[in-house]
Amino acid sequence: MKLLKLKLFIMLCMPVLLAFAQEFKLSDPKDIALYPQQNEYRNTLNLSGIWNFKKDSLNVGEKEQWFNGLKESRSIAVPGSWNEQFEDTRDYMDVAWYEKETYIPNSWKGERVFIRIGSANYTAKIWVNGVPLGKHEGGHLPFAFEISALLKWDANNRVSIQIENVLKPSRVPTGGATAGGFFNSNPRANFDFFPYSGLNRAVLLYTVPSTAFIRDVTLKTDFNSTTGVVEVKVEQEGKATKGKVTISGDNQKYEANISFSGGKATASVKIPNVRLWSPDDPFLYTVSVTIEDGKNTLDHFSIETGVRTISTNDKQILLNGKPIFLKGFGKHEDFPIFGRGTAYPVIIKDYSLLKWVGANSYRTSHYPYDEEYMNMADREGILIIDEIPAVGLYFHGDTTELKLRQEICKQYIKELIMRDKNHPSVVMWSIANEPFPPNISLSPKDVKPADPKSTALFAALFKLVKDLDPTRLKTLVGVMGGPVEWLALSDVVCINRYWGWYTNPGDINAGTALLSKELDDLYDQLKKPIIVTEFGADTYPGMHANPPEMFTEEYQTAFIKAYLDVADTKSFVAGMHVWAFSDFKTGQGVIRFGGMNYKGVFTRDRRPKMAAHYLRSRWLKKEKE
Ligand code: BDP
Repeated sequence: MKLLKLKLFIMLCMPVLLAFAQEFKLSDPKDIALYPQQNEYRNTLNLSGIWNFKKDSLNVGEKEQWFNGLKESRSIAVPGSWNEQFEDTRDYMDVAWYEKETYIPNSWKGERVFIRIGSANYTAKIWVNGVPLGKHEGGHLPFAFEISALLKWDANNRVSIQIENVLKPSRVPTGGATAGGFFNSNPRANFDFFPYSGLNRAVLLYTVPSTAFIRDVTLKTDFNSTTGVVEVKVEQEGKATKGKVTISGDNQKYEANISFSGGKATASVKIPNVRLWSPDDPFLYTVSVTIEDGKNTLDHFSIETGVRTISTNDKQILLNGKPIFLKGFGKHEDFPIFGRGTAYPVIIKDYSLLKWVGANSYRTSHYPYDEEYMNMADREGILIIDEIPAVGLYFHGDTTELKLRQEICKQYIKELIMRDKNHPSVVMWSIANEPFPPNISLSPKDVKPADPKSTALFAALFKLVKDLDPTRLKTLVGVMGGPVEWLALSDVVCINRYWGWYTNPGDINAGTALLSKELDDLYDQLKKPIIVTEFGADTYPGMHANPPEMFTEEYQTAFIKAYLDVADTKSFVAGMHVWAFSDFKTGQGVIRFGGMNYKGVFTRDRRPKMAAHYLRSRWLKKEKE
């Protein structure tokens, strides 16, 4: 009798034991190499829409097995940040659960099925039908896992995602540490943007063929006189032995055969009379890859890309061998109600405004953006400085935290390059924004030498970038008062400067005198092109003063004009990015009126301030000269 009871007990507990026995896998960056595609060999299912949601402030969800069905949940939109959708979640930086049921057709049986989460801020754990699947750290990059073995066919399947967004010093971007003085904010982030939580981008299911599938494609473009060269590296998993690469565009088609050895194959395809990609002619070719086993075609994947090169000389950035000056902004993914959630009309509007104002570039400050931003940049001819979420890194304090921060930076670099390596628009990788040394001094005369350990860390991160992608430029964006040794590691020196705002308030002339001197000194030391990647002034829309006063539209316009005028006198300044494209939400604090950063030249709902009109008149005129 006892034995029977025991057996019964084990049988009842089995699913629970199984769930706990299984480990959460770590994601493999290779699984985000290719964006899911719908074609004759592949299916995708977008799970965007209304999901179930529940806060877990006591962190009991795992113990109570919320992955077996959320009780008393409420509805939430995905993509979208949870902070903007309810009154009790704005400052909620803790654990919450998302759940969605979806029907998987029998016709998918025999294929390999994956789940791809575009962005979950900050950590995520996933269960499918109550079984643990995988976990991920970092809120601005996608991750994917195979789920074929966990699915029920011709039935509803449950996806449960637990997300946690506690702000901690061991994380990147860093949070939880006291910034000190006026810079303290609520939520306690060590960065100046709202730490929006949740599923900020789409969740997709997709299939790939099980016999063999194209796992990765890496494109490298070059040209020789009028002939373009595209080097194509293909990786497959499965039984494919050979395949074909076809490049088409401009009513022409060029082909090369490939054969696999150890799952890898390469081809080099020449394009006579190539149309080079540039902001003036952002022409895209279609690179199409098919793989086969000798008898049948097994998989197909196609990518749109442009043929272009990017390089520097000691003063300039060269696109296709010709100097190009970067005009543009630092931006954010930020909009009312969506928070950091993907908002397609906002993406389109932003590109429309970038064109309207005469910009040719922007930086994805301070984290990678949704892939549609990258696709649009390719199409519109906008140059991108693509940044990992390493904002406000510091090197003092607890060594375990420091080590964790370094590790996650390496993961971000791997994931970002894996995701964005085939975009012609991406011309530079940025591995950090405003890392800061201890005892920072705002007087350029007083800048302290860097701790060699921190310089070594950046050197290691730059080496990783170069190993993964030797074709693009690399940079880190320096803070006012930051050490020159860090800047010296970059291909292009990028600095953020606010002389005449955070120092010398109200005195633009004093500010630009400091800027001019500092630029000359930096160039003398480093002999590399320089971009001022941030400069700007908070401006409350509709506030005016003559003569200009801080926070007015006149001051912002005069400030931007004065900085651009200084840049025009220096042949080694290769770009000017105004901070910021649009006003954006940040934490509450005494230097952030209404929890907003008002340095946008457009308002948060994308109406132009006076400075936007000024930039348009200046940037569009310059183009014609
Ligand atoms: C810079 C930061 C940026 C801030 C900006 C500002 O890189 O994130 O929003 O200053 O203060 O230090 O407006």
